[in-house]
Amino acid sequence: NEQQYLDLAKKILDEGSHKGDRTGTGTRSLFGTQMRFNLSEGFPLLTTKKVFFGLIKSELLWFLRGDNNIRFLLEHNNHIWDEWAFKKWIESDKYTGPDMTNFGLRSQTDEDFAQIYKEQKEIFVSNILNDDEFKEEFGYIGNVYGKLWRSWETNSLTAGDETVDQVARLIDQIKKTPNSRRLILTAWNAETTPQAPLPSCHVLSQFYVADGKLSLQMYQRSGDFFLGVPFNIASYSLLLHMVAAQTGYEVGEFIHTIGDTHIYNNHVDQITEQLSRPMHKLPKLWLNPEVKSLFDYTMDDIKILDYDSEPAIKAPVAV
Ligand code: THF
Repeated sequence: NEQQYLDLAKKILDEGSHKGDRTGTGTRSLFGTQMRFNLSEGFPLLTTKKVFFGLIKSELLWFLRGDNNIRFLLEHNNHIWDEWAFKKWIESDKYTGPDMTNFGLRSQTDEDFAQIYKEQKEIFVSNILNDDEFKEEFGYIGNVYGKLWRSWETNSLTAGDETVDQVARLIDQIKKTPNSRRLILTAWNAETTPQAPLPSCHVLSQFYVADGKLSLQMYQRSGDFFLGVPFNIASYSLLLHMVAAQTGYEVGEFIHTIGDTHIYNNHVDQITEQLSRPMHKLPKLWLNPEVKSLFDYTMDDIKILDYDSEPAIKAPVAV
């Protein structure tokens, strides 16, 4: 299972095209890749570096709440979405602090700037947490995941409800029509998603039932292979486990299909280090069997057991 991740990492390094990107960092990239994780062989949380499962849990619970405001993440000490809300804030008319143009790249090369950026970011985070008005104005990350999953806004041609709860409908469909070939969760609204600070990366998920097992294939348009992809594998595997538990199926495979599959140039040393490390046995996932709805899970109802990994490897996140 994990071997597939390592093999693909090596392939991207060896065969990837040198490709520029929006963030100005530069990448090695392959287009159209796939990994298959058989979840009965263990939970695919990588062991060749430590991956912080708590962040994965709080992010998924945030999506499932239908939330797209980062306050909930901050309350759980999760900062993986900060940059995107921060970007909207510094580009707004109300921001009057020091120039933050291109903060992602500049904070990596200019130490003085990195300090100023850190201060501005702390002020921002504290305002999102403590100031309701500020949180309403600047805490949202746009029409992506949570919002589209739970309250997709219908257009005027659709009679009835103003929003569609795709997740509730999906659970219902899996229970009633497991053979359906339309068990789809989409996170791309052609009208609104392109205007989000970061348009959804996980564009489409499809569930599939056969032989008493539930599987999931997710199409990701763009995958940051070193930082993001280990999170994404664990996150969608967790979602599959939770949906399976709530619909009465065993877990099958998580199939991860990625469009632009890239390693940032400033992650090459880190992933090379990771490739030299030994793998450990995959951990196990525990879900509280008392939970009766996909929407009722809390942080304490989800646990990773026997996670034995190599140490974490730090790397800068591209914005
Ligand atoms: N932006 C980029 N450049 N890559 C991404 O993978 C990504 N995401 C989400 C939004 N923007 C993205 C957020 N997901 C980390 C992990 C997942 C992220 C964003 C950042 C990260 O930095 N992980 C560190 C630990 C961070 C911490 O301890 O706070 C790590 O070492 O794993 C695509 O989903």
